[in-house]
Amino acid sequence: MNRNRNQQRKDRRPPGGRRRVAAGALSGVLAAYLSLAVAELVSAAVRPESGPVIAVGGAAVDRTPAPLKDWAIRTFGANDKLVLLAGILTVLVLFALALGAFASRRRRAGAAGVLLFGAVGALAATGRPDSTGFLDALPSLAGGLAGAALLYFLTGRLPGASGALGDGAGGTGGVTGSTGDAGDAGGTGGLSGPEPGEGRESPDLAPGWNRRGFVLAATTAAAASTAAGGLGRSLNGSRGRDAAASRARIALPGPASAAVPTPADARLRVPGITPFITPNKDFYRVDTALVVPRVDASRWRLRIHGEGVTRPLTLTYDDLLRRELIERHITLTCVSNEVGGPYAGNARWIGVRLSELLRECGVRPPSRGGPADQLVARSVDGMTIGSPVEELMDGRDALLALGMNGEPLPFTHGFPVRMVVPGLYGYVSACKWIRELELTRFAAYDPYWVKRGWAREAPVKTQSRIDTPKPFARPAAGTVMIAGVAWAQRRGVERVEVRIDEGPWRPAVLAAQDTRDTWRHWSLPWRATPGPHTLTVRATDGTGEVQTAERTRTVPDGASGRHSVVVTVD
Ligand SMILES: Nc1nc2c(c(=O)[nH]1)N[C@H]1C(S)=C(S)[C@@H](COP(=O)(O)O)O[C@H]1N2
Ligand SMILES: [Mo]
Repeated sequence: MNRNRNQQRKDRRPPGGRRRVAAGALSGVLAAYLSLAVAELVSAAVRPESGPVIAVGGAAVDRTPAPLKDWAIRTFGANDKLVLLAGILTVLVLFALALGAFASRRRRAGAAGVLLFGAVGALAATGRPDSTGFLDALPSLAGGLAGAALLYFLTGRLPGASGALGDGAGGTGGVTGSTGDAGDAGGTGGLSGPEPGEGRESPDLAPGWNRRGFVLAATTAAAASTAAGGLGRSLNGSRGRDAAASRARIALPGPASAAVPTPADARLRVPGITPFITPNKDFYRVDTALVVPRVDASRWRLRIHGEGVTRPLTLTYDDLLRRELIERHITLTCVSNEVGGPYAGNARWIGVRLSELLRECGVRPPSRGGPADQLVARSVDGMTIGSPVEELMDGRDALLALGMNGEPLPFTHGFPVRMVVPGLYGYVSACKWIRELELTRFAAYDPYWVKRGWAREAPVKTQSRIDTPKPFARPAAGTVMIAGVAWAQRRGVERVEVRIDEGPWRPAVLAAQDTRDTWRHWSLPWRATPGPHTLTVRATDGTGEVQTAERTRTVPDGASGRHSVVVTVD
């Protein structure tokens, strides 16, 4: 019965119908390709991060609820952005195929569909936190227009179209096809009802289009798109090269106040332990930027203004270089780090004291009668990060950092200037690619993450991590070194203990403390007996408080609980 009906449908289909749909689908992909290429080119003229894919991706990032974002970070780690972009491109190609196939029957509706996609990109671009308005919509709108025009053009000239049957593209049975559109559409149901426009369009079709003509048009379109996109890329790329050149020219002067030399016995040489200083290339990266901002340091400015600022300041990069620089070891941690997770790093930062700059601007902390209790840092990519003014000015080494481990900040870590504040999670302190500091009140303004359900204030929680042995390791019986890091920035780590299964807590050997603001190495030689074992670690901070066993999720102010590793001793 079913087969029968399919058979009938096949019989009614004009020869070349399927080929026509396939050519339509291909036209759809070409239209999407041209759209993206034109958008890339226009975005190079307007501004680099306003292209549709990045805009839609950014809009998706902005709207991702905290638990989903955390899952993405957990699952894909640093690749979360690639996964997102690949997902968007895949969806785009699928839609383009479908839209093109649809347009092979309904040209106008198909072309309108492409315009709609352009509009979605435009909305996404103007809705980004860093959007400066209508200009950001231009790349997507121009791309949508170009793509719609191309789809309309190509689908008017598809091989197998009724107007083109005479040229033989439809095959030998071409004549049956002359009634084709209605019959064909009737057979496929919902997607394409009888097309009122089609009958009127057919006479307009350029006669003489055949497969060769279509292939030629399609190839030309693809080549033109590649050229437009390539030009856009190279224009966008030249800004990046200026930024890279500005970074290469920088010679960071020595600090007026050097970091306390790390005691030799602060580093344990246990195989598998996290290095005490995290090399830049291994430093974790967490941010919302789908395209890493590349700022030209020679054009960079930082504006400091807001409530209680009696002397607003605008600083250049050279202004900062001429100031007294301090160098400090500071461990940075992310609020999205799970217990035992990788989002913590320790680096030697160099920069200017933020409290000094604020004082020069006339800022007083709330405890001295200052009106502003929140400092909102804004980045070139529209991120906003709010820190408590009281903590920034309480004597800790809150930095406007220019350098990381002896070199200017890498682009991924905030070049040219970022904040680093000991004791606060990155999302409330460590704004990268910073361009503005505004003094305001917590009651008056919620920055980016706070709007998305994270806590306004978030001091770092005491944590400890077992780096070795790894989960599910199978060490040989005998002495096994258990080792890792523990951190409690501002308070310092006073004690680390390890428990084997349900046994007593045993004190680990603590490496020397570098500073209260850095993590601390620890280790414990364990006489391992065959069988499965659970190893658990806990730290005690400088105030005597023991790391809690109570497990909380990362949202809203950081995970708590103790890290355990299960191993099987052979
Ligand atoms: N501009 C900008 N700065 C940002 C972020 C961001 O998304 N955008 N993320 C913050 C978060 S959540 C953390 S944990 C730190 C991470 O800094 P890193 O990538 O250099 O390790 O940067 C902070 N600064
Ligand atoms: Mo973070």
